[in-house]
Amino acid sequence: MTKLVIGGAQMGPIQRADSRALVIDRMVALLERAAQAGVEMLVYPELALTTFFPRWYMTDPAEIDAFFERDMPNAATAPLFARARELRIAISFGYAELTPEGRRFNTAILTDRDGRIVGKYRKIHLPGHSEYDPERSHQHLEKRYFEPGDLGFPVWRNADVVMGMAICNDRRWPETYRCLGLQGVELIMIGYNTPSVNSQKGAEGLEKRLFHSDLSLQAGAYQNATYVVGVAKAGLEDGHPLIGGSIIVDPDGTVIARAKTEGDELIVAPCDFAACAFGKTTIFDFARHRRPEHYGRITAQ
Ligand code: CDT
Repeated sequence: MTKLVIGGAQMGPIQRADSRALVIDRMVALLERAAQAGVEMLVYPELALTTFFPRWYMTDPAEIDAFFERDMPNAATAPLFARARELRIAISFGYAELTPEGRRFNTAILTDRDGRIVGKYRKIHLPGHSEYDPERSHQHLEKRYFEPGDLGFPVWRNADVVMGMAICNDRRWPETYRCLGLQGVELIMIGYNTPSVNSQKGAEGLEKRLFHSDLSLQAGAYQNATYVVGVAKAGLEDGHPLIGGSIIVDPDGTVIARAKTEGDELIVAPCDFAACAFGKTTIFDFARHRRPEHYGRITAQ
């Protein structure tokens, strides 16, 4: 059974004016720190290359397009891929994807330890709204800028571990973890950008937001006997606060590494994937204990 040192590369805020080159420098600096710590698989946040632009209501196509990547890798991200290959660290990170057909997705990719892209996931649970909403304290326009992912919830065997990805709001949905769990997932990587306040419920602040993030990630890990890594983009971005709270959770649901800051910060945990077997062969042995004949409502439209 495989052992792998897993890292979470929490990122502090990225301001709207920050260039891709500046961001990639920060991502490479985190990669170098990860190498020093012996990390073999490093997870970066959702939309890691830019500010969380869905907070801005935009109508100018050129302004919107500037936040999207047409190719991956591309000229801006090539140094990150090259350094990851040299250091033999597999990576995953999120970005806004514009396809040759003009489709737009909130996407994450996964590389192997040779810097080759081996997996792609497109966010399925898009939160927020599509038109400007004056009732909200801030906008969350993911439904405006992205369409729901069309790739389902695949898994990949990478570095001899069964890996899956999800993105931010996906972490609040048990269906995400179960779709991956049913394929024997052992490591789920989830980047996020979560505002520190609820735009529709003023009293819900940082403490509860961190609690709900932990609750979701820990429950998903335990109920599917898998490691889960949740990685934030955090801090005051364009005047809007985002939670930190990046964690690595073991298959028991226990937090084994936690970020302390809201800045660029590495969290690390040596993970023994043999630990997934206990839950998968006992209380969460899906083949023996699930009752899908009673779950029809979950998939009914
Ligand atoms: N990026 C993202 O999915 N953020 C959401 C905010 C929900 S409030 C509209 C999250 O679930 O953290």
